[in-house]
Amino acid sequence: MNEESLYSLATKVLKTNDLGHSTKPAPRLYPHQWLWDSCFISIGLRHLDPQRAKSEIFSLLRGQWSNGMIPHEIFEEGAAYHAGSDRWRSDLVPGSPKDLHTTCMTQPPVIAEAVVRVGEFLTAKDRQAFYAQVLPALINYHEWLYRERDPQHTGLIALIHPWESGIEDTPYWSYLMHDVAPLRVKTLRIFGTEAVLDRWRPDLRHASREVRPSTTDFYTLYRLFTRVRAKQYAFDRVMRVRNIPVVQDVLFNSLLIRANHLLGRIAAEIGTTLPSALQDAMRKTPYAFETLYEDGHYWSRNYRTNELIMAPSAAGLLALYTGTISQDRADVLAKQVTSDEFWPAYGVASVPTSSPYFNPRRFWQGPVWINLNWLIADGLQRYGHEKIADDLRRQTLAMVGRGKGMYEYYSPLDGSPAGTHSFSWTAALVIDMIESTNST
Ligand code: 2M8
Repeated sequence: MNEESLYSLATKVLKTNDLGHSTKPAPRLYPHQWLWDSCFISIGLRHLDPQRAKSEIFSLLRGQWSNGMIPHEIFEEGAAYHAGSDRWRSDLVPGSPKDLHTTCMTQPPVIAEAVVRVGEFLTAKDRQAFYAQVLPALINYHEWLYRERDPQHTGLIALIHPWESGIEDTPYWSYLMHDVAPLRVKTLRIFGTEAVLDRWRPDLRHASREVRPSTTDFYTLYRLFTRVRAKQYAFDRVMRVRNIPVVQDVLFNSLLIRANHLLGRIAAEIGTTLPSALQDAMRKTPYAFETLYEDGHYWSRNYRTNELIMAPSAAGLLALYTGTISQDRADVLAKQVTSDEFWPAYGVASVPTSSPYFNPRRFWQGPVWINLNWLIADGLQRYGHEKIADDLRRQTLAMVGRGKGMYEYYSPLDGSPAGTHSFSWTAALVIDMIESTNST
């Protein structure tokens, strides 16, 4: 598929998934609004219609809780989804919005990046007005992150559920999930008969079993969710329950470092400053982040035991995106990006091929994801690795073009598409990558 057809197909997918005020990630499997999806979507939409890109962000802010949390999903009335609003019951939790149903936890903080990228496509006057409108909400969100998720002032944010990471089936989460699986899953696992649970999995109507999370992981995600809900999603109460993993997630904290930096930029452009307590908290994060480095890689940390979870995945490569790690460490990571393990035929594999968890076409366990490629390319470029960044973007576009659709993810071994089709962030970031490769 040539670039022009790719661009127009991507545009069509965004139109098809447009809900008016926001964009759903995919027509059927993901019918609501998701936090980091909408951020990536707005980065694509800015090329098509900057005002619509703005509304994608305002739409996210509708869901903000009075304590500052921006939830990971805002539910659309009546749309069928495997973990819908009736499971969450945000209406029963103090501080949730009155007129909307949302989830009660968050997702990676890409919103400051989205605001800045959209701002680049506005006139100076419109940009400043936009920044002034969203900045208080972003400050509240970052304050909530530090207040609620870093009560010990470690400098790193801890997550209470794999869904908050956005990459829930990545090996370090799977590793922790293994031990806390519900009893019936453990029993079925012993006999190798987990497949009997498949018929209760509505998601399998929209994508095949082989490419979706394993049944074991799926049911563990649900069970963990029930445990967190029983504690009203509150960090201090969750911490009292031993069988809920709590993780200082490397991807989340990488994105936070960059978001903090951009928050400062947004404030500066409109002639204001961030609250000093927030600045103090933010300053600590890049230093604390370095404690995640060992043996040439950045890892997530088990917050309960203080141990690094040394199960490799592309999440550790996101350290490149922070902009705060040293050039030496960035060079080490850039080498890993281009290694056979992370770039066997198509880069970047979400899990390296050498990992026992590697599965080229299964959800977050090996496939190439377009959002990770976008973030990694952005980081590589900031560290002077423009050539690798450019190769990565061009190869990504060629791979998506060959798949003849905007798929959720792709095999790093042969570039074949997997997951659901008409996936919005693939479409949006394809548009952005086409624009950026044409301007270099
Ligand atoms: C996937 O996660 C949702 C739950 O949040 C799911 O499995 O139903 C993840 O890929 C996540 O990163 C993404 O935001 C979401 C929607 O695309 O789907």
